[in-house]
Amino acid sequence: PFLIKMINYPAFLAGEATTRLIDQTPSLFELPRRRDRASKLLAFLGETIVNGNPLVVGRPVATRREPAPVPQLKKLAELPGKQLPEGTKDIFRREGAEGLVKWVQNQKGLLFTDTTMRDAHQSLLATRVRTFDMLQIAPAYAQLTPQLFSLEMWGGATFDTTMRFLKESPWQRLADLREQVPNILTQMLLRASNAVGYTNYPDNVVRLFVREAVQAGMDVFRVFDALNWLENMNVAMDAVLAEGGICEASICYTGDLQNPRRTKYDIKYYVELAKQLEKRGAHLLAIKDMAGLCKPAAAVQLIRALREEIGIPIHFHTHDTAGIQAATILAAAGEGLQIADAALAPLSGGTSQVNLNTLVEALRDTDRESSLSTEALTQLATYWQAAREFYLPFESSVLPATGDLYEHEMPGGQYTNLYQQARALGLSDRWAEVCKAYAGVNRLFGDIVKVTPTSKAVGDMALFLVANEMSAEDVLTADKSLAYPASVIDLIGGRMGQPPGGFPDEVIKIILGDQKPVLNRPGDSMPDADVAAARAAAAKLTGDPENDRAAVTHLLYPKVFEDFAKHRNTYGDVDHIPTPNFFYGQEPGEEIAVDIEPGKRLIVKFLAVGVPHPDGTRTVFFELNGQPREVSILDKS
Ligand code: 3PY
Ligand code: ZN
Repeated sequence: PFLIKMINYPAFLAGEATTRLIDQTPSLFELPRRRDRASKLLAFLGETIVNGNPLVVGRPVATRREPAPVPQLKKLAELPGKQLPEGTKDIFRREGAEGLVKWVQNQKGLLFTDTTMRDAHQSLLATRVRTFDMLQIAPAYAQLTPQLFSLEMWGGATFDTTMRFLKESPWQRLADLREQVPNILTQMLLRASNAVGYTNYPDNVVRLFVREAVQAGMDVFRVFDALNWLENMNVAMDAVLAEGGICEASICYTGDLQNPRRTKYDIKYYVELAKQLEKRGAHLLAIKDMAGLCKPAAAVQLIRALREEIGIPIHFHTHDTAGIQAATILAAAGEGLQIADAALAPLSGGTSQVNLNTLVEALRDTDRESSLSTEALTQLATYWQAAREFYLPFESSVLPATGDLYEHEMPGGQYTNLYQQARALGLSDRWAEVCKAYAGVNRLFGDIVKVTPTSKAVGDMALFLVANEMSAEDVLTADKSLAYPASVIDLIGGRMGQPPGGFPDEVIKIILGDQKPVLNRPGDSMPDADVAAARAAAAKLTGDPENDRAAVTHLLYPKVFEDFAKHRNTYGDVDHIPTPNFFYGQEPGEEIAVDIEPGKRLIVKFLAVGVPHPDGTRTVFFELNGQPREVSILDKS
């Protein structure tokens, strides 16, 4: 079709067809863009067959090829009232955030958020779970577990990793899941002024991001600041409230309420934060125990105090790194906690959340019994058990916690990640030292909240110290010319905000030298980002019409967005490809169905790869919907 259009073009007929013609005539591309969807898919599969997917090259190989089993579901017409059972989203739609909050308050049983599609795989599988595998099971959630408070399925590290590694659009994930699960609230993790990134963004970027997220289908925004700095949470919280989202403001839990030697973060501190957040309009309060440090007795103390002092429902989030956080959740439930986070059994435990399936049973026949069904949760777990097999390349070695966890306080999401980083630096045998250094850096920095992005700075510094054979104390007397990691300079320079009491003066002097730290809210001194320019830049990269969604994505992650757009221009939307084929291509003779859009299915059979041509390319032979097709792929081996 491309050639035909060229030939009919008047300038071509006049013999003036040059590359300039194509540059100046964008309409020439419209037809090929459409035509190309199948060719792009074949190019991706051919590339993966010949050269492998760089995501998994050199990693352990997943052998599972057959689809993960999805539960048998009823057709809509067979359901009572011919509709999906009512869920929290229906209540929110009907009664607004206030009505929903009232409904939560009136529930006798403990409510649950399932984190399987966000924090669980972020913590266990390097955030690599693809939209494809979420969409296979999404309708089952809608039909079988409408009693869930919410599905955490967006935000945190998922936003950039979907583009960076999986080459798919985070927005499409949100929209698709929203469509498949119209009756349960969606939930995301929003790093306040850091949005879904690792550094503070201008206020207008945060606002635009929240607006787009609400429009794409996000309901509950868990907003946290990585230093519990309230001032840095206002813009994000206000944006959520203004856009009609549900604002779940967090206090990050650190330290140890039971330890008389750790007094910086005491009950008074947490209660004061919570009161402030309630006053600022939060609909819900999250206790974000990102490192799984909150012991059962501490939870009793904390929930009891908060329930006395604030009126909004409390949502408890923890990581099971220590292996005992189920006890904490049960203790909190005994104190009237309203909502807890948990993950389906196959993606629970360790640095992930506590096991949802067994937690629900632990509460069975108590006055906090959940209305979730055992059988329904088993069916979802059966699916995830199989689906996890696709992600074998991203499994990390089990790293059981010891009592040191309460010393270093590493967040669940960072724990295995930092270990991998240490291993890459040849420091895996010195892991205990890295943990010690991490604790030392925390003390040196004045005992701070450690969660993305402050945890990254502390982790970078710990690795830096071990690699340089230094202790945290040595920093105070170290050579002034030492080049500290950029994240550490950012943190101590105030660009991630201020901890209670500020950073120690002597540390500021040593790390920053002559540079002056930012002491006010970083967003105050950042000019608004140029959204119109970003719209244009993004449109140029994608070839799509200008839009705010692409603009804000470009503003948050310019390089990642650019690379993703290039990938998409070359290979199209790869998120419809089944995961084994996305990672490993096809076996000769293997036939797969790829639904490139609703009702448009391509049947792709891979036949063979030819011998290399003199130019280093190979021909890959396919059948596309029964017709022979070939693609030429440069063999990079
Ligand atoms: C994130 O910011 O991604 C987290 O999960 C922090 O706990
Ligand atoms: Zn978490």
